[in-house]
Amino acid sequence: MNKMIQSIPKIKIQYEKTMLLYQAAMEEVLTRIHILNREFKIENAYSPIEHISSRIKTPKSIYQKLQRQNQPFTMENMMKFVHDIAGIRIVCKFTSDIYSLVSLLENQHDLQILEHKDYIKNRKDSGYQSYHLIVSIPVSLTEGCINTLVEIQIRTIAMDFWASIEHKIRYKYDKEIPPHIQRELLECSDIVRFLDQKMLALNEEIYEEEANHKDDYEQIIDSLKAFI
Ligand code: 0O2
Repeated sequence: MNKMIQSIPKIKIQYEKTMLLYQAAMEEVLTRIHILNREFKIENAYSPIEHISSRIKTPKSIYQKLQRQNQPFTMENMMKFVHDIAGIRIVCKFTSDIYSLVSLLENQHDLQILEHKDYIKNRKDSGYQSYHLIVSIPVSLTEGCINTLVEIQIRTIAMDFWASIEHKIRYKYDKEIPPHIQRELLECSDIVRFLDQKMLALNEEIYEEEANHKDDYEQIIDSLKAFI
């Protein structure tokens, strides 16, 4: 048994332990997000999160990211230069939900936000819109507590739809998207922005009306109470 364990290359164990660290950090952040969502739902009677997905970056993808930065594939470089080994994607209904979630995350105890990238206010040249955070969270393993990075991408349903189609197209053309398709994608990104603004305005109008009706209703109850 001991011989078998000794024959497992040290590097493999080191890699698996590193991945365990990222997996644990991701689960920790996911738990916090689920709790925040439930708390928000109790206070505001609706849930800002439509759905959440998460993934650990594949070794191939980590390798490619290091290659793009001219860095050799080592454990140290991986942890230093690849900040999205653990990734969480949160999809919301409205743009306002994204900013509410960001401020809730900012108030989390021992979750440190290291980087904000607002690709909604500053859309990428490709047309990509999303809000990215790099957070650091402590993970306790046998050898101690290690602060580990997790990338959180927050976007609306419409932004997510655009990103997933664009990702497929980019993959199909091996990153060299023909100019006319790039223009079409930019046009779609404008439509996404317009749709998100329209839906938010519509939602606000409906809720304002509902709140006014509630006021009317409360007034009726109050005047009825005067007769009792
Ligand atoms: P995957 O498969 O999602 O992991 P980079 O630009 O990647 O060298 P950085 O700082 O990590 O450097 O980039 P950024 O822009 O903060 O976030 C990178 C991630 O955002 C990407 O991860 C994508 O998930 C997403 N993203 C960024 N730009 C675009 C875009 O134009 N289109 C789409 N569809 N997604 C985008 P990876 O590692 O590229 O891939």
